[in-house]
Amino acid sequence: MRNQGAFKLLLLIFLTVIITAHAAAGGGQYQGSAVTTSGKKSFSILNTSYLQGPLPPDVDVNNNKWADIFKKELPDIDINWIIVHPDQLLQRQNIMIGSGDFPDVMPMTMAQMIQWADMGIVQHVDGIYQRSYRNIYNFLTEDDLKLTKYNGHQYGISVPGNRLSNPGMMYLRKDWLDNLGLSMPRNLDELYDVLHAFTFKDPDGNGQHDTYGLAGTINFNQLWAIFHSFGVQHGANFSWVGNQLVPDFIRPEMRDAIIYLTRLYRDGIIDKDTLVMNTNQLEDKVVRGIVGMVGATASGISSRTLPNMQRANPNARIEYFLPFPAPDGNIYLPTGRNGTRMYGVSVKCTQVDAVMQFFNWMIEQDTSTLPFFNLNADKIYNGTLGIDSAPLGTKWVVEMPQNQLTPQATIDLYRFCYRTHSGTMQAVGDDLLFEITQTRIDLGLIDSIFLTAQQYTSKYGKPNGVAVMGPVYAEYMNDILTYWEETIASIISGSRPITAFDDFVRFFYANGGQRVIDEVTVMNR
Ligand SMILES: [Ca+2]
Repeated sequence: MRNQGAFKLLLLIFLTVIITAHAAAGGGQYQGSAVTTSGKKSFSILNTSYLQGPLPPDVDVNNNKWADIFKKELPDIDINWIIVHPDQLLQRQNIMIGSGDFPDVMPMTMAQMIQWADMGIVQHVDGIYQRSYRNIYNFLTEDDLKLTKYNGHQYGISVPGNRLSNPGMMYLRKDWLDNLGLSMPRNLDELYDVLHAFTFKDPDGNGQHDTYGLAGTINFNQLWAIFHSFGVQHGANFSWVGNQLVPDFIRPEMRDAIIYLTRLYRDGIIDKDTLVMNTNQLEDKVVRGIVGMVGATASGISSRTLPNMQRANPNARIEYFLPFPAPDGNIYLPTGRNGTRMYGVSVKCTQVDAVMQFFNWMIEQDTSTLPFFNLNADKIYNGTLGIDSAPLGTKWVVEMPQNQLTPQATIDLYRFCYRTHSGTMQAVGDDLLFEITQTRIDLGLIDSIFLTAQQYTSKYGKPNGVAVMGPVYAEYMNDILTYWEETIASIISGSRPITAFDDFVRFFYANGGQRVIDEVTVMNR
């Protein structure tokens, strides 16, 4: 955009101030890779934690029973873990890039890979990847590898993940429908009527006006099925329109979706906290029976939210909500792609072989039972040490069954477990994943709605049309998306008219939009 240079300069000044203050307070925080005096190869790794809240103050991430497992299994390698909450990851990375003080290994997105490669922050791992990362290299297809390559070089270290491992879904309160004598809506007009009744007809029968039809997270995210009923997706999703890949946020179908949501908001049917709520806060409202329709991940809803909801109200039932057919007649569900999670190795890292050795060990092929990949931390979860890490996604484990987890119990019983930032524990084909899910259902670990979400997503899932992106996308899309989020939130919440959507489309084309379209169209044809 026109004033981008000035913005970047301001950002740099801002970061310099932070870093100077930080340096004065004790200097750099990341130890670089090295061969230590004891002859061990050492490197630092930035990773995220999914604990619902801050790290307990007395946790030493580098000195606990899980750190001991690494010391035993990888005796020649000394790993320095730096753990942040996912919400803080981007901020931490920006500070780190501004200061030039970054860890040896860090999670990155595809856009970051492009930027960081161009800025000389990450190094490629050509050759070493094929040589030392056999556990996963043999499994990846050329298409998978494309996602972690840029300018012909392998910059990303892939971690396993199946796109169906934890699909997003929406559901309705079935018991509220029954209480009100309503049936599942068959089109958007009927959905409006149902959500209206969920708000104004006392669906929980407590005589109080204390429910909402619909709620989402910050800036109206997680309302997937509504957007998909219009054939679009909120966020950086691209679709083929004629012979071009076009972002959904400039399509007329998106305008229609916004008009629909604006009406729901204006009529008091969408919880106004949607503007500011994060996933945990939304989940809390769902458990307390305040919201009648909501989007959630299959894992969150089936292993945590639903059991907690039914503890609070034994009559609570939910029903999976499949989007209505889009204007083109197809049913769409959101889905990602396999193999998009990755790590980068900083140019300062001198122990790349040790890094690859670590990842190769961490992601180990399980030849004992099934042809799938395990993270070693998941093996711990799966029973070797009799503990369960799944509810917290990564690293945090407690020695208690999943369905007894509460935030307080987690903190009381926490142990520190390490897992690379991966959405799943398996990288397998869809059919095998269904089998594994069925086993988990039979064991009582998750509700059967998880399998429904996987099967529907497998059948109707529509991945983002953009699989590979280039420098133009990396340069322009952050600013465009920031403005998009502002625009959609302000229109739906009524502070700006729908013509703000048309203004946004003009802004998009005036700020590199056509160049982005041209680039992704050529790259993903
Ligand atoms: Ca009520």
